Amino acid sequence: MPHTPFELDGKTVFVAGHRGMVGSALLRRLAQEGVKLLTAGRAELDLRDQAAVREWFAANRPQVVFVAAAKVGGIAANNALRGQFIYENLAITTNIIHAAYASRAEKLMFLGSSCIYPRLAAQPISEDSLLTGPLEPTNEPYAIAKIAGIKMAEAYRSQYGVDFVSVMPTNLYGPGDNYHPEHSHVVAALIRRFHEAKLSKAPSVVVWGTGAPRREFLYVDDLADACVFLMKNYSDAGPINIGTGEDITIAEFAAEVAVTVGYTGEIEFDASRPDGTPRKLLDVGRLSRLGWRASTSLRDGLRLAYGAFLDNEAFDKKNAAADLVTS
Ligand code: GFB
Repeated sequence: MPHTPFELDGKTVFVAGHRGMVGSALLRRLAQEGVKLLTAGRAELDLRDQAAVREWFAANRPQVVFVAAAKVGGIAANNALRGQFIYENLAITTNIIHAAYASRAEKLMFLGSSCIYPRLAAQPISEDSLLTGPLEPTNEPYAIAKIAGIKMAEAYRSQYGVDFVSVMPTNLYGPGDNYHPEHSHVVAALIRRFHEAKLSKAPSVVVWGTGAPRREFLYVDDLADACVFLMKNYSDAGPINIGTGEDITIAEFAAEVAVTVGYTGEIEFDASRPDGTPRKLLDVGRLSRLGWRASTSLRDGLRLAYGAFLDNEAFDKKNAAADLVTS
């Protein structure tokens, strides 16, 4: 039955989506716990395939599950790939939650996103505002899939008495992010764009939207620490927000990225690109009352994220050079 504190030590823990930015941060954080880590790459397990997921769970019987697998992307990806975002995220979510129940997992944590809340929810956004108003159109398919996951975890908790919980992270960034120029989230997009502008000595950099929207940014290793903390100390039906409790305008954020990268040119705004939700600052009162706070400042987090980007770039260049030699 659900209880806290939940003991992780010695348990088999499945991190679904372990190669993603969140999943790889969870692996780094869980390495500090005495757990037996289970992972499954896409080639081994297609999480959209219901029968394959049922078979994998029956064979591996993880005691603890982190659902960090999802099809994710920034505002442009969400808006362009609406069918893929709702189908793949519904399939991944429902397959894993049901298979975890069928194979008697002791605890499951479903990771959602702050875009599940109404577009114009009162700020900071309380968990209680879920389903109290219309969603942000640009990411409604993704948000619906994530809300379905929250409600499915709640429903299984109610009908079957399983200890399944949901957490709602704010916007995330850090090592392992996706730097695709069109489909990335804003942090990765601007790190790459300012970096390339610095190298090419471009006179200006274009930032999407008006620069007026406000966003809260949580460093992904802080998120992983919060998830492990909540796996041990949170056991309840509703979602719990994970954030820093502070937000910044996109214009101020872009200036921060320029400082981190060392770009000194102009910043221009392309208002033909969507702003999305005007603001989505999470109310992290529940989390802080449980005893957890984020510890990485935006400036420190951006420095770490840019360092990881540069390491990756170097890695990609080395690999590309190696490919040239072998091909
Ligand atoms: O991170 P982002 O794509 O997603 O965009 P959301 C945040 C804000 O950054 C928007 C602005 O106001 C964008 O207009 N922005 C400025 C940019 N320049 C860029 C750029 O080059 N690329 C991007 N991507 N944005 C996402 C949801 O919403 O939040 C996801 O779509 C998820 O589903 C994620 O929930 C946490 O914060 O607007």
